[in-house]
Amino acid sequence: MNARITPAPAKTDLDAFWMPFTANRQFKDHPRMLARAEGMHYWTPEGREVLDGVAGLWCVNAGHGRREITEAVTKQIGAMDFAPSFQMGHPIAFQLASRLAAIAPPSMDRVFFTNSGSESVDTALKIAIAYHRARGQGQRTRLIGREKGYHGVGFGGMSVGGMVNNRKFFASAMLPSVDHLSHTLDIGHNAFSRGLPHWGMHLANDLERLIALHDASTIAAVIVEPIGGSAGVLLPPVGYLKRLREICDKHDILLIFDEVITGFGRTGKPFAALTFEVTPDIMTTAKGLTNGAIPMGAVFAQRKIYDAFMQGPENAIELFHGYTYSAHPVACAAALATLDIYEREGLLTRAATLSHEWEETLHSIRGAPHVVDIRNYGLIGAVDLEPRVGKPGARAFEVFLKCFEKGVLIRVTGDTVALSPPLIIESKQISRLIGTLAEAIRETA
Ligand code: PXG
Repeated sequence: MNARITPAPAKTDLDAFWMPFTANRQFKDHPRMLARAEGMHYWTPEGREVLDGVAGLWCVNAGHGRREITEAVTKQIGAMDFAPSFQMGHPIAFQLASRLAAIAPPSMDRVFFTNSGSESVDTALKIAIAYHRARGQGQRTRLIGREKGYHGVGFGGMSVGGMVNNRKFFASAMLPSVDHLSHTLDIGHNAFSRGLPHWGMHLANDLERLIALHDASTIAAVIVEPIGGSAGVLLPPVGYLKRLREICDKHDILLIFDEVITGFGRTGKPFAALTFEVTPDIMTTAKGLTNGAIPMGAVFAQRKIYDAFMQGPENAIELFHGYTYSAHPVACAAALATLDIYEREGLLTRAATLSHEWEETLHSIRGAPHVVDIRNYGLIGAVDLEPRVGKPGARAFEVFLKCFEKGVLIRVTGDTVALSPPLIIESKQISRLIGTLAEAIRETA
């Protein structure tokens, strides 16, 4: 156990840190601090134990404080702290790419490294546009996202994203050639569905509408999350993703799956593309790649996409894109150690084993006050609460605070509670997590 706990800063020392996606004034008035983590738990600076119901932020899939990752990172930083990947290479970057290719969906065996989900998304969008140009179709620059989609906060990801609060302040700075499919959340038809909803496959045909409007010859790619996370867990209706794939194939449009939260075991297989048996052309990942321990992202591309770039003079750079920290050696070491743990402990398929129990326990909340929908897939869960009149988000935020007081960390977005525990969760912890959430909902008017 890691014995050193950093004490909480004094309230006067909270001013300088401009916190991301946070109500800064509210937080700094009532700070909620985490100081240590191990396995399924965090501890506050005062030593209070908090069960992690969200794997940090959907990233700590193997649980906290994994000794093997700490050791690998420590060893690597001692051996070589940094090495450039522009016109130079270091061995474990190639080793990691090969290991990732081995668990990737069919023929997605070319891997570009980034440092976050946002960078993975912007990288994927740029590869899509450059790919068409490399094939002599430079007019294909339009990108299609989806309402309620979340693809990080870069200008590309923000533009294809579909969450209004992330967009409205930057409205005039969006990429120009972007359109959006309609989203797939329909509580009217699908409330309390277990697993994938059966109604809504036809929503994929919205892509045909956008193609009729813009013409396929202007469209580079469609990007969707196989399961949306940030906007409150949006599940693809049965057949929906296959239909998107068919339409993209018909019109020579690339399909990008943003697997930043679904990647690395969340849905019961290494990637949602494998779970749903739909292979995209490009796939973005981050988070679980290093178990959240060191920032890193990876973009997987079909070999045909990589090959399209491999033309022209051999000494010419094929893709003018990359980050100083692409394939950072310390991040590579963390990712390799993480993959070892996932493999040894069977974590990339454990969500499939637990999903029935997860579903049963989660749906036991049905009937609690203000609960209007419950959704689940793999080790993902969501509970929608009826918003208070004129105060959207207030009810769920109160539930979040109550859960934290009771020693359980959940996530809320609007009036949706989202759950995504580490994949090492045990039965009694599933009961405790969902039992505490149910209690908090019942105590919230
Ligand atoms: N794509 C998807 C699908 C994501 O979920 C990103 C891209 C961006 O990743 P970075 O590493 O740049 O943050 C994400 C991030 C939540 C929550 O509570 C989800 C994310 C981040 C923070 C909170 O659902 N996803």
